Amino acid sequence: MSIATYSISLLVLSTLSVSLCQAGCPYTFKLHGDYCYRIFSKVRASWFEAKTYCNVAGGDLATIESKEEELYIESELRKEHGNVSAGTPENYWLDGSDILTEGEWRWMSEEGESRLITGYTRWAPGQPDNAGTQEHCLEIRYTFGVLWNDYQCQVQQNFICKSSNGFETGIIG
Ligand SMILES: [Ca+2]
Ligand SMILES: [Ca+2]
Repeated sequence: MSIATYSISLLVLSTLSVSLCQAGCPYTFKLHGDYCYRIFSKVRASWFEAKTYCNVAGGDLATIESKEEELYIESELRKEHGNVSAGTPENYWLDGSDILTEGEWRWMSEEGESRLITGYTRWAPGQPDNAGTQEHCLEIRYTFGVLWNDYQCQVQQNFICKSSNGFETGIIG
């Protein structure tokens, strides 16, 4: 094998291993567009616990930043629960919170990297209402029509994790 051929082979191999390495979702996450999602409907957790679960699983609590993304998640939730009746008590934590400044909703992301929720939102009518001055975490609330609501962070309920589609699988590369 000539040096040139050998070099090209190495280049192809390294390119291949990099692409394999980057084209993955964390285990059990489902790919949609540029992101991977995992809906947890059988583990009940406070908002803080849910965030930790997501971090351990390989992502973070989910942000929802477009109508398309919201409709995808809603369709996945309906697969879990069928069509929603008014009394279905299934609610899901998202990454939003106003714990830093009351009334200022932010995607909390990783430590110190929170950012203001601008653009797309899908609050239920009359929400966020900070009921009892104790609601600081963002959920999708079934009884409010699968729309956004602020709720008490310590309540244990379902949650949705999300990760970018570039998770290092560690299998190759
Ligand atoms: Ca609040
Ligand atoms: Ca509320």
